[in-house]
Amino acid sequence: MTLAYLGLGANLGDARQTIKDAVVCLAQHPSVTVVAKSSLYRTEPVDAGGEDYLNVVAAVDTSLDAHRLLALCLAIEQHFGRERPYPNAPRTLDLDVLLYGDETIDSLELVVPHPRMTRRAFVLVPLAELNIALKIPGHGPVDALLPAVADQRIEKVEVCQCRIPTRTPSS
Ligand code: PH2
Ligand code: MG
Ligand code: MG
Repeated sequence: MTLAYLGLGANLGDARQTIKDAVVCLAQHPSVTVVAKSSLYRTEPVDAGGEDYLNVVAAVDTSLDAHRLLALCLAIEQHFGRERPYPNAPRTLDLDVLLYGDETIDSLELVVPHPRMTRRAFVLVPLAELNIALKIPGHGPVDALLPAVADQRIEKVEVCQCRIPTRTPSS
């Protein structure tokens, strides 16, 4: 089993409901357990136009390999009517594989860690909420990356008390 982190974002349609339903879809997959979900954040579009986004990060424990997990994410995006008229267009749902265990992946279909995640408050803030001790392969501790994105507007709109259980030394 591998602990992976997924980024969910939406700024078209009923974004709040879509993100909620997408997490349910993930949880219903027999090879995926949703172990934590961040708070829901309203965020300014980064490198994109359109309305503010809603963003969440989910941690999942999965026996799917990284490419199968990506395929599941794309299928869920499709289910919620994702269209790609141009790069970074407003979307009903974006579901990205951010991290897959401590692996570094560089294939045609999938790059992990997600190549732009370390420059985006809408990813780093919810990630740090889930696991402040997280280390991003090739980039170091998540909390050290937060000051550089402090100018990006991000506001918590729904609190979720679903952190990763932290292990005590004895457990
Ligand atoms: N996703 C993008 C581009 N810009 N900005 C915000 N705030 N949230 C997103 O999810 C987002 C973005 C491309 O995937
Ligand atoms: Mg994305
Ligand atoms: Mg995407």
